[in-house]
Amino acid sequence: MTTKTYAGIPQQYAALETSKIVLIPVPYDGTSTWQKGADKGPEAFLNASENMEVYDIETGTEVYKQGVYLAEAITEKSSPEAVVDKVHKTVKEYILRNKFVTIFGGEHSISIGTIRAFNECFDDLTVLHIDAHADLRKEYEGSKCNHACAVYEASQTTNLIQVGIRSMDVAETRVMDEEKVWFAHDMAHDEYWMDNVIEALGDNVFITFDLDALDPSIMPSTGTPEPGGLFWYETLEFLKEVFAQKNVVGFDIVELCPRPEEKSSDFLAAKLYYKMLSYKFEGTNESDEFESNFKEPKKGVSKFNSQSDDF
Ligand SMILES: [Mn+2]
Repeated sequence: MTTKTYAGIPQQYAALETSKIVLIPVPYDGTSTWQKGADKGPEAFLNASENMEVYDIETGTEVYKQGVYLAEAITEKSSPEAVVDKVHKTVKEYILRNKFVTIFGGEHSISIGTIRAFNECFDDLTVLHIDAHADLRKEYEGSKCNHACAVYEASQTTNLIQVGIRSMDVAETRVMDEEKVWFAHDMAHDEYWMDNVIEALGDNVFITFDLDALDPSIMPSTGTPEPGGLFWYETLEFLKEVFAQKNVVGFDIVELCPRPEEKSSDFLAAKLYYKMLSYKFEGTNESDEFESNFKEPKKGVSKFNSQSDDF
């Protein structure tokens, strides 16, 4: 049990019943292949969030007043498959409580579970995948739930749009739909990439944001940094437009690999998360009811079995 709240916000804005937003930490790093430490990501993110000022100048809002419930962290570690399963069930449970569900990892394999849950609860889901890596391997090192496979399932079951990609294996070219990919080297010279990406998105959009999509000069603390990434203001401009034009149904942020001597990455992650919430709820009054417009999943599609019947 913990009385800790997201960003140290007052308890009155942190109760499950009244919060529109749920934040689920997933401190998992079982399959990463190079630098370990993404399991420390949620803690570093939460610490940085507590030291962040919670008035957003750009939108003129204090989005935390919509209510942010900090869920218990998912600590399952027994196998990559078990983690994905637990994430899937937990995320789905909160979606079915009509919450705006957000997840902070952890390594990218957890997104297999988050995307599966959103895809079962929203029609015609687009997954907007912002990442340096294609993550399209069907299987890697003996598991379909490896971080290198994060969006393979999404490529088969959703409208997967990939942005910022600059590292992949030749085998992934056979899975990748190049019409739906924006490579970093093209984006650098294309002033219309944001408009073109938005045109490729359906109405219901889930965002999976791997922090290594950002340039290592502003986000060094990630497991696999790649040169040539996105910068802060172009990222915000893009996200703001996506939130304004589409029904963003939820998002996850993954792959913060904190280092004790380098706090700016933790702080960037905290700020990015808060910015995304601010964009989502811009124009929403605190007293407005939240309607995520989720659909009840068809019986038999999922193994999910609700433990509580209060929704
Ligand atoms: Mn990546």
